[in-house]
Amino acid sequence: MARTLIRELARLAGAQTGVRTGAAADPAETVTVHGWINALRLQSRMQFVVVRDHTGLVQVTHRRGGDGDPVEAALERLTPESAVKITGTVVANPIVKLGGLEIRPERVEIVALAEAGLPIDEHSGPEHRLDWRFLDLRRPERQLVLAVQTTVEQAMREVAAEEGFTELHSPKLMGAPSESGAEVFRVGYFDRTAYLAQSPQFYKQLAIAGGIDRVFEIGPVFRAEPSYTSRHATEFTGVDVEIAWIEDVEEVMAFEERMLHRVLSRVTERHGEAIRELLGVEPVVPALPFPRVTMAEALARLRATGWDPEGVAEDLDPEGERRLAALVAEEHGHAFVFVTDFPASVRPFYHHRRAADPSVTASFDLLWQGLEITTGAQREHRYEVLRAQATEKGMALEPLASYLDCFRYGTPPHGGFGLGLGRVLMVLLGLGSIRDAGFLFRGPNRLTP
Ligand code: AMO
Repeated sequence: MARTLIRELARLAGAQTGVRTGAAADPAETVTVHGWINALRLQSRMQFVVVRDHTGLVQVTHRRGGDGDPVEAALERLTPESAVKITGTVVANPIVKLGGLEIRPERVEIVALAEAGLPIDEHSGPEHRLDWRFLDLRRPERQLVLAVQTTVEQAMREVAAEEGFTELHSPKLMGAPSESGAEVFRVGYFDRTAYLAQSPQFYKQLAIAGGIDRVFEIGPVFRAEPSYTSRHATEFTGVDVEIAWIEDVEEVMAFEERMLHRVLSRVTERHGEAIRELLGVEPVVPALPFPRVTMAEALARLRATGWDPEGVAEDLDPEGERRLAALVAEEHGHAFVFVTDFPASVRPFYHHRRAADPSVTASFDLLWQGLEITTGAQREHRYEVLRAQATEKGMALEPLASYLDCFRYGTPPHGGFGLGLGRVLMVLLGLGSIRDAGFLFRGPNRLTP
C-alpha cells in the first residue's frame, strides 16, 4: 500500500467523522505509515505505540487479540527506534492527546528492529550526541535546523539570481594558502603539499578580473584554528559574494541586507510556527536599513560604558561585540549592526583604504545579536597599491604572484563579503553552539562521523 505521511492523517480522520464535509461519516480510511517507534506502552490488555516520521507523530492503538494475533505479536517484539510499516484504519478519538486520532493496526511490518538500549537519550551531552549523530538527527528539532538551512540557501540564491549573480564552485585544493598562512590545513598532493581553501577570496576576485560582474558561492571553507568555542568549526559552509564596479563598500552592505531580509522573510513564512513550537524562538524579519556604526565610534561608545580590555586597542573582542549589540538594540531596537571603517592595522592587505584617511579601510563586519556573522570590504584593485600594502604588512610578494597577476590587466573596483552559514543558523534558531547548526560538525577534536 502507498505510504501516507503522518501530517496527512488529520485530514483523513476528519473525513471519516464527517468534520471536513459536514456530511454523514465516510467509512474509516485504511492507510500505511512508515516510520520509527517513538514510544511504546505495552499493557496487559492494550498495546499503545507512537510512530514518528519526518512530518509528525501518531498513536497506534491495539487491543490484544490473544494467541494467534499477528499484530499483537509484532507489536510485542518492537523496541524504541525500530523502523516499521503499519497498516490500519485512521480513527478520530478525542481522548488521544496526539492530535485526537489513532491508527487501529491491521498489519505491522518490522522493517528493521533497533537493538535494545539506545546509546543516547535526551540527557546526553553534546559530544556524545555528535558521536551518535544519526540517532540525534531523528529528533524533529534537529531536522528543523536542516530544513531551515535549505530555505536559507534557497532564499539567498533567489536574491542572487534576481540581481544577476553567477554562482561559482571554486577549487578547495590550492597551491598556496588563500588567506594568511597560519590557519591553513596542509594536505599531501602527490609529491608536494596542497592547501585547503580558507576562503574563496582569491577565486571570487579572479572571477571579477575575468569580467563576471557579480559572483557568489556557497561552499566549504577550512580553517586550521585550534578553537574550542561554540562559534568555531574547522570546516564550515561559507556564503561568499563579490560585486564589480562598485563606487563604495556601502553597495556591498546594502546587498547583504537585502539578502538577509529575504532569508528571514522566507524562513518566517515557511518555518515560523515550527521554530516557535520546537525551539521556543521567535524569528524576526529585520527592518531595513540595518544600523551602521564606524569602528571608531563603536570603540568610543564602548569605552564610555567602561569596556576597556587590555591589548584590544583597535578591534572588538567577543565581549565588546556583545556590548555593542546591547547598545544598538537599546537605541535602535535592531538585532543587526554593521561595524564599518576598521583600521588598516587589523584588516588584510587586500582591503581598500579610504582616500580621506588611509589608516582606515572601506570594510565592515556584520554582527547579529552580538555575534560576528560576516566580514566584508571593498578590495584594493590597483596593482601597485596592492603590492605596497602587502609589503607594508611584511608579506613576501612571490607566493602572492598569481593573486597579484589578476590586477595587472584591467580589474574594476569591486567588493564583497564572506558570511558563515552555521553562525547565521545559530543565531536564527537560538542554538547554543555551531555544533548543532549544520549537518555534521568538524572541530579540532572531531573528524567523525
Ligand atoms: P572571515 O575570516 O571573517 O573573512 O570569515 C567570514 C565569516 O566566516 C565565518 N567564520 C567561521 N565560522 C565558523 N567557524 C570558523 N572557524 C569561522 N571563521 C570564520 C564568520 C565570518 O564572519 N575572505 C574574507 C571574507 C571577505 O572579505 O569576503 C573572510 O574569509 O561568520
